[in-house]
Amino acid sequence: MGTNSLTDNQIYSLIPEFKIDAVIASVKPFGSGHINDTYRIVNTDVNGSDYLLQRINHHVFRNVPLLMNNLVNVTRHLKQKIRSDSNVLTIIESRSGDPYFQDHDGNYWRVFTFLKNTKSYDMVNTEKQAFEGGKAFGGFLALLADLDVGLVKDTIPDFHNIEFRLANLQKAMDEDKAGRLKDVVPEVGFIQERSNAMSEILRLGRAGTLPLRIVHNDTKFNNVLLDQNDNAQCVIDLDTVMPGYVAYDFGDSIRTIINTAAEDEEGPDHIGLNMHLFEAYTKGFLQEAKPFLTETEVNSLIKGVLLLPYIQAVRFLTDYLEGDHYFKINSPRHNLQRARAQLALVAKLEEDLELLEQIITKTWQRLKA
Ligand code: ADP
Ligand code: GN1
Ligand code: MG
Repeated sequence: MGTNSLTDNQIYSLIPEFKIDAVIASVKPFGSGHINDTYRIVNTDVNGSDYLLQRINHHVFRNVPLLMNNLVNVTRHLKQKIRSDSNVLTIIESRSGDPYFQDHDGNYWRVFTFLKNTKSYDMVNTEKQAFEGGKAFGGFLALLADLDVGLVKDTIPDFHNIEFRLANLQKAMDEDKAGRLKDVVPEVGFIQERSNAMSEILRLGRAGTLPLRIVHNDTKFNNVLLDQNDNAQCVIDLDTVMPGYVAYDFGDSIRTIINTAAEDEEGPDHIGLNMHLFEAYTKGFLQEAKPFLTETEVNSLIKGVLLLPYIQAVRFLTDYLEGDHYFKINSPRHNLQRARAQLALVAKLEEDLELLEQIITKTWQRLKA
C-alpha cells in the first residue's frame, strides 16, 4: 500500500539521521514481511554491527509515535529480564534521541541492530525448529505477563476482533470497488457458515472467562529468529504487541507451522497437516507458558487454531475485494490465492480437530504431572 520503492540515494541519505556506528558497505532490501519495507545495512567492518533499517507502513500503523513507544517499553522490559542484546531487539535512536525518524515526505523510519547469523523461516521443516519456535513465543508471553498493561497501547484497534473483520468483509462486498465479488462466491459462503462459531474466543473474553494479556499478535514463524543451530534466538516484529488472548498467538503460529504448504499455496491438494510439527510446537509453547497459563486458556488454544487461518482468510479476501491496498502482493490474484489457501487449511483443521485437541491436552497433562 503506497510503498513506493526508493532509490539507493534516498536510503543512504537516511543513515546519518541515526546513531549508527559503521562505515557502510551496502544497503540491501531484506526479508519477506508483508507490511514494512526492510533493508539490511552492511558494515565494512565484518566484526562491527550491521543494522536493519525499516520504513514503517504508516497506512497500516496510523500512530507511529505510539507504536514506537510500545516497542521502547516492551524491549526495555524484556532486556531487564533477559539482560541480553542478542535475544531482544535493540532500537537505535535517531540523532535527536527519538526511537524513529520522520523524513520530509512523512515516511517514518527506524533502525534495529541486525542480529547476525540468524535465520527466519517462512516454512518450518523440522520438529526441532517447531519446538524452538514454540519455546520462543511461549517464553515471550511469559516474560510479558508482568508488564503493566497500561504501557502497551493498541497499534491497530480490533486487530483480531473477528466480528469487526467480518463486518469489514461485508462492507467490501457491498461496495465491490474492484469488481471482484463475482470471483469469491464459494469463499464467502464458506466464511459465512462459520462466522458464529468463530466468535467464541471473543465471547469468552467478554464474559471475563479468558484473561486479556499482552500478546504478540503476529506470531507467524518468520517472526522468530533462530540461530545457526536452529535454537530460538529472538522474537521480532513487535508492532502488534498489544492486549489480546493467548489463543491468538498459539493459533497464528500453528497456521504457519502445521501447514505442509506455503501461506499462499496455489494448489489446494498440497495443503495438509503436519501433526509432528504441531506436537513439537505445542510442547515448546506450553512448557514456557506453563507458569502463567490458566486451564481455561489451555482449553481455548484449539479455538485459536481454527480462528487464526480463518481470520487471515477474511483479511486477505477483504483486501482482494478492496483492490489490494493492505498486504504487499506479487501478482493481481495473490490475495485471493492466499485467502483460498487459508480456507483450505481451515477445512483440513476441521477434519482433524479432535486429534489436535487431544495432542494439546496430552501435552499439558504431561507437563503438569
Ligand atoms: P514485517 O512487519 O514487514 O514482517 P519484520 O519486522 O518482520 O517486518 O521484518 C522483516 C524481516 O526482516 C523478518 O522476517 C526477518 O527476516 C528480518 N529481521 C527483522 N528484524 C531483524 C533483526 N533485528 N535482525 C535480523 N533480521 C531481522
Ligand atoms: C502481516 O508483517 P508480517 O508480514 O509479519 C500481518 C499479519 C498477518 C500476516 C500474514 C500488521 O504480517 O497480521 O497475519 O501478514 N501484519 C499486520 O502473513 O497486519
Ligand atoms: Mg514480519
